[in-house]
Amino acid sequence: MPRRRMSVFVNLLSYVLLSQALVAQTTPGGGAQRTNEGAQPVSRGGVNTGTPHIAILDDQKRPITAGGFVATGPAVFLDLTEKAGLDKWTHVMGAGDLKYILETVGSGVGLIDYDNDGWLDLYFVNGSTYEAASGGKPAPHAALFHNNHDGTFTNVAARAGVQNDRWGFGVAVADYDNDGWPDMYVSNFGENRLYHNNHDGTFSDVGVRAGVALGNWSTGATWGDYDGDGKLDLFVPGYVHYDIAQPPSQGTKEVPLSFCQFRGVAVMCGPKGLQGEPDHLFHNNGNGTFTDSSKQAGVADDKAGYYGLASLFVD
Ligand SMILES: [Ca+2]
Ligand SMILES: [Ca+2]
Ligand SMILES: [Ca+2]
Repeated sequence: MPRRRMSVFVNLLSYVLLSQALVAQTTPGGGAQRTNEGAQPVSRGGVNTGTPHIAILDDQKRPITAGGFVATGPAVFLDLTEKAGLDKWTHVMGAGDLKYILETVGSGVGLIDYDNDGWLDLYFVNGSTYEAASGGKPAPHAALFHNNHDGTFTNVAARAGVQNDRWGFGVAVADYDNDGWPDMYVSNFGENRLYHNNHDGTFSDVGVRAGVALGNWSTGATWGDYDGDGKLDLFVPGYVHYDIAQPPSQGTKEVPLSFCQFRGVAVMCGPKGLQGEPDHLFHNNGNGTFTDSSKQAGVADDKAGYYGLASLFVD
């Protein structure tokens, strides 16, 4: 039996969906009239994604479906980000107008008491930019915020060796080797990392040696003991098979112009038309290595190529 079993935290992957907003319509008399009620979007091609939605109001006349914010709602949470020192780190995901899909999803957050002092620490995955990925700029770093037990946190990622410096999307925390210290799997575009906890405030990336590095676009991985042998196994969904040297652009055979609008508004083209990336189930061999058992288990998704973003083991 494992001495200690960490909870599995599934990544918080946010899909950056696009503003629903108002459609400008030209009236017969000239000039633009803004409306958000039942307006037909300007035609941009063969895909119908519907019209802008009218806000649905709750009993206090607050919009609950239109993505709006309420200025005078009851205060349930107090934003302590700045006071806690968590505002000194910036999440980076793409640059400029977010033209390509690689720039629009992620990144996840992990809750991990990495030093076993009884206080949860925070791991923030960072994304990247095309410029950083090609070596033209320093890579954005992930953050590991140590909980100082007084409401503040200190970023110790550099000292802990977990800055990642790849285009990161998700993180899954678990003690995969049952030594009582939580470890982290970080999914990236590019090779993933398995950060083994060294019990001294540092981690070592053993992803390649363990056989779980993969290499294209991985998203929200999760840990679970699917065969009940007491050793946590790893499932890694794949999203889109992506060639960063040839980013899919609109108006091509793979991505017609009609895939690049949402309710009449021009947007990043989304995954439609792109090849899906397979998923992977890694069986924990109990000796620091894993065996890819996806095909045997029937969860490889190597033919249909569905777009995987998150995963969860449930009974
Ligand atoms: Ca801690
Ligand atoms: Ca461990
Ligand atoms: Ca197992």
